[in-house]
Amino acid sequence: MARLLDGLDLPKGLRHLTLGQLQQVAGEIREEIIGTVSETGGHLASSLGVVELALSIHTVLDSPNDKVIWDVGHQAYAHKILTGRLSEFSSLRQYGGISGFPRTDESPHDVYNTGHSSTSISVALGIAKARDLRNENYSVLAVIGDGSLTGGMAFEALNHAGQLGTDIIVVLNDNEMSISRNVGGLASYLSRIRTEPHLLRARRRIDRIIKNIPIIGKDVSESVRKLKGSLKYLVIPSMLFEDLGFTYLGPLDGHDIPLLIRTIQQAKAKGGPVLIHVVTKKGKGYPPAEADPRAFHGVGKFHVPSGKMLASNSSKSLSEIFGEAVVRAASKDPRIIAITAAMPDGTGLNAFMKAYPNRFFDVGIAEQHAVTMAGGLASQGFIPVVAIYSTFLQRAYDQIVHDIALQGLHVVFAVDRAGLVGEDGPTHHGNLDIAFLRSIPGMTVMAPVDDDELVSMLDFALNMEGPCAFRYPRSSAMDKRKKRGCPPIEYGRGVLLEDGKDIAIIALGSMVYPSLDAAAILRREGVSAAVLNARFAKPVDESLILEISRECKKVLVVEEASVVGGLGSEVADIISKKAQGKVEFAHLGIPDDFVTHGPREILLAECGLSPMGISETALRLCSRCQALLKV
Ligand SMILES: Cc1ncc(C[n+]2csc(CCOP(=O)(O)OP(=O)(O)O)c2C)c(N)n1
Repeated sequence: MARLLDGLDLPKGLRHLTLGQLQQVAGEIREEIIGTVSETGGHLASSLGVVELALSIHTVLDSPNDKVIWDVGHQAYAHKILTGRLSEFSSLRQYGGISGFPRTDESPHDVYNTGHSSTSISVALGIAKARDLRNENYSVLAVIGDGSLTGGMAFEALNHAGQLGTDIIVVLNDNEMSISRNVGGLASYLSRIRTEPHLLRARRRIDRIIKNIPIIGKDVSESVRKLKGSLKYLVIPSMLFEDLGFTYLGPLDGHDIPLLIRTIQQAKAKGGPVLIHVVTKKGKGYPPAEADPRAFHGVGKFHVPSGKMLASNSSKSLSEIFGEAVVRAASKDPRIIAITAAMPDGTGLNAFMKAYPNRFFDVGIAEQHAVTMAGGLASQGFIPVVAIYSTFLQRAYDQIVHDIALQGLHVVFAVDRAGLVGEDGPTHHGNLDIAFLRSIPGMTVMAPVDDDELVSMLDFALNMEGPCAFRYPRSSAMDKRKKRGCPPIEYGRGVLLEDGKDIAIIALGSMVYPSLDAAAILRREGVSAAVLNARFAKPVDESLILEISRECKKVLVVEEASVVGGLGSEVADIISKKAQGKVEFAHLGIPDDFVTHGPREILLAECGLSPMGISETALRLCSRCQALLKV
C-alpha cells in the first residue's frame, strides 16, 4: 500500500489531514525511523517518543517562519522527516549524509545547531527577543526533555524568560528518563505532578478564589499571603513553573494528537511564556525500545523483529575497562568517589554504581556541578573520579580552573570519547580537551595507548597530588596482538617504543599504534623511524624529546586532538627554543575546523591520522629534508 507520507507536501500538507490520516502518518514515520536506525544506528527511543509531538507542532506552527528548537536534538528525526528530508533519511549519520542532529546548514527548518543539552530555552528566548525588537510576528517553540531540564542553563533561561514575559512556548517532554532514569528533586517534582494532576487543578481553583477575595487593608492581604503559602507548600505540589512566571498547561498525554494540537493552539493564543508539560513514553511504538529505553537510547545496528543488537565487536570498551578498574581501586581505598553527569552507562561507571552506591553520584546533566562538587569532596580529603565525555567537559571549563586547579585539589578526570567520535559529528567530537586542559596551571594530562595503560594511568592519577586528567577515545579495547606490555608510569616521562635514525614520530594515546604501523610501512620504504609513546601531554618529556630530535633531525608529532594548542605546539616550542635550526618539524592532528560526521576510521584518515597518512607525512618530511640538503 502506498504511504500517505510519500505524497505529502511537508510540513504544510499536514494541515489538511484528518485525525485518522495524521495517526496513519505517525505510524509511517515510526516505521521509517525504526527501519533506518536499525541500519545506521542512532538515537532511537527518544525519537520514537516524540512522533505525535513533532506532528502536532508542525500541524499548528508554520515552520520555518515559526521557529522550533529541539533541545539536544537527538530526538529530532520525526522533525527531519516532516520538514522535507524523507528522501535523504536513509543517509542519517552516514558520511556525506544528513546529520543525526539539527543543522542550520542542512535545512531552514533547523533554526539552531544543537547536540549538547539544556540550551533550547536560551536559544528560544534570544530568537523571541530578536523578533520583538524588530516588531515581527512569529511563534518560537522549544522542546526540552525532563533530563535536559536538569541542566543549569535550562533554569537560568526559565528564570529570565519568566521575568521578561516574552511570548515563547516551552514544551517539556517528560518521559521520566534521561539516558538512564532521570535523577534529582526535579524528577520527583515532575513525578508528583504526573501522578497527582488533580492537586494542580485544585490549587488553581484555590488561587482563583483567593484572587477574588476583596482585599481591605494590610491584615487581610497578609492573611491571604499566609493562606496561599500554607496551601502552596503543604497541600499541593508547588507550581514551580507558574511561580517562575510561566503559564503552565498540563500534564497531558504526549501521544494524543488532538489534545496536543489544541494545547499548542491555546499556548499560541495565550501569549507570554507558556510551558506545556507533555508525558510521553520513550521508545513508543517499538516494543523492544519501550521495554528497555535505556538500551535503545543510542544504538548501533539491530535486528528489527527481535530488537537484538548486531554488535560488530564483542570485546570490552575502554569505558568498561575504566569502570571495572575504578571499582577495583575503590575496594582498596574508601576515599575514592565516582561522579557522572547522567552517563553511568556510557562512562562505564554503572559498575561502580552497583558496587558502591553510597560513593557514587549521578548529578544529572550538570557537568559544572559535577566538577565543583568533586572539588568540595576533594577539599575534605576524598578522591573524586569525574568521568565525563571530552565534548561535555567543555561546559565545565571554569569549574576546572576556578574550583579545582586554582586550589590544587586532587580530582581525577576520566575524559572519555576524546578525539573523533564518529557518527554523532561535530557537536560530539572531543578534539579540544588537550588544548584546554594543557593550558591550566598545575594540571597533569595523560593519554593511554591501550586498556593496560589506561588502568595504569588511573592508578597513577589516584596516587598523585593535584588535578589530573587522562583522555581516551571511543573504541573497543586494543587488539590483543598489539600488546607490548606497559612499563610503570613515571611522572612526565614518555616511552621509546622503537628506535630509528631517520625520523622520530612522537605519538599520543590513540595515535601510538597507528604510528607503529606507519613505522612498519616506512621501514619497507627504507626509512628508519623511531616511535615515542608520549604518554603525557602535560608535562611533556622534554629531555627525551630533545634527545631523539637531535638524533633523528626530523620530528613528526601525531595526536588525535586539535593541532591548535595540542602536544605538537608544545614540542614545536621546545624544538624552536632548544634545538633551533637543527630539527625539521611536522605536526598531524585534527585540523582547526569542525569535523563532519561519519565512521571514525574515515574521519581519522581524512585528517591524515591513519598509518598510511602518518607514513606519507613522514616521507614528505624526509624528502623535504633531502631536497633541502641538495640545495
Ligand atoms: C551537556 C550534555 N551532557 C550530556 C549529554 C548526553 N546526553 C544526550 S541525550 C541525554 C539525555 C537527555 O534526556 P532528555 O532530555 O530527557 O531526553 P530523552 O532522551 O529522554 O528524550 C544525555 C545525557 C548531552 N547531549 N549534553
